[in-house]
Amino acid sequence: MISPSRDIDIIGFPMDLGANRRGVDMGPSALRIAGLEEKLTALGYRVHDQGDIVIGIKECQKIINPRLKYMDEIVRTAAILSNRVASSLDRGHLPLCIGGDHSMALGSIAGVAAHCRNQGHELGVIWLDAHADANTDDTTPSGNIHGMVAAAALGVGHPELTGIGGFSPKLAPRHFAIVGVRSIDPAEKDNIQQLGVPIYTMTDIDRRGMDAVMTEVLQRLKAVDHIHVSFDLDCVDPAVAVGVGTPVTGGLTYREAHLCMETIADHGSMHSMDVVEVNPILDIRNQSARLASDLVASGLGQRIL
Ligand SMILES: [Mn+2]
Repeated sequence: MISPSRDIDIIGFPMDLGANRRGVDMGPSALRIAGLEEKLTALGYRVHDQGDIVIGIKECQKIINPRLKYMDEIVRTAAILSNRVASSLDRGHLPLCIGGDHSMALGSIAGVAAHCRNQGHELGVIWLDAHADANTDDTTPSGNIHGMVAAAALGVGHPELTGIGGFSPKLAPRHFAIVGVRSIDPAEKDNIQQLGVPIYTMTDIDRRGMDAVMTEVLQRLKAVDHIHVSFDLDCVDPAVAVGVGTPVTGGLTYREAHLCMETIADHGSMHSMDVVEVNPILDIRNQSARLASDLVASGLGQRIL
């Protein structure tokens, strides 16, 4: 059992090279302005904001391979993030990576996996998302790398993506769980089947309820020492979170999303977290960033009572 950290390192990753829709590069600012640090401080954490990692903007980049758009800059900056995340964990802190599009998780998961490998800890990942993000450069309909990151963590995809941190896969499919999905590309379905990764769609959540689904997810991860939560805000219904990179109807309600986070917090094994795909351009008065920061707080112990 890894003891829970009272120190949180916020690491900003203003990345939008992995997505088609512009604006998620402003996500870190929106989350800070929404009071993320204050909400975590109120829970008793010492919060250390490390600022943003510097990422080249789209206007200064070229697409070299249309099936892997902006890969060089994404891989370069993910490697920097990976080192930051690993050293945060080495200090006994909880790295909270704020994006940015979901390609950020190439770096965060690489860093968490490197730390876990050194410490002999078993890693598990809970991927909260409207999409499965399980494409590869062979199956992608768009060439957007944010749709390839779950596959890459499991060792499937272009070697530049899977190889960040110098080893692959980052974890076993049985220790990975995708929750909240409602949009999967046709060829991506085959990838998911081949990977054998547990996936909980909105249909599962409708039928069984969030409590039963999360209880099963955490039961599956009982041999895991360190859970990393990769929270894509688009798992929440766009009626509740309009300011996201790739909205899909039929998502989690406000309370389902909070209950999911509360259940993770109660379990006590989450030691690192991503929050991605907050898009201030599509948002209304920063309400989606406020929701995202509230959900992070729930995942870190905020309670109604
Ligand atoms: Mn995603």
